[in-house]
Amino acid sequence: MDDCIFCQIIEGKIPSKKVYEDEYVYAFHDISPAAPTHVLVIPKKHISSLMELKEEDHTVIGKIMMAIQNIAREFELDERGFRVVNNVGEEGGQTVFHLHFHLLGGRTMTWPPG
Ligand code: IU
Repeated sequence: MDDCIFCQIIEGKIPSKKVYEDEYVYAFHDISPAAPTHVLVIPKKHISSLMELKEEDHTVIGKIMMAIQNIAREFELDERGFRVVNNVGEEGGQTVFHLHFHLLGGRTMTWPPG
């Protein structure tokens, strides 16, 4: 997807602070962090939102979840706890239409979210 910012980040056309990469997954520091650790974990395949996931995408979702677990451990959040957020659509607060999971940690989270 030529006009997708996250696709351009994956391709290295837009710089990012990479945290992790494998065949399926790319992870990088959010440009506007909402917590001391704020990493975005995204599929390399362009999927615009959770609602566009297909049955065939189960491998990539599994890889994303395991990447989140490993990154949380790397940032020493596993004992403290952390939050994983996926915003879906306009009312869900999604602003970038390439599926992404926010990994937020390093401070106490509140509930309910805004
Ligand atoms: P959202 O769930 O779609 O609202 O999250 C988009 C996130 O992408 C948001 O936290 C932005 O700060 C972040 N982001 C980024 O890290 N780099 C970018 O070039 C752009 C957005 I555009």
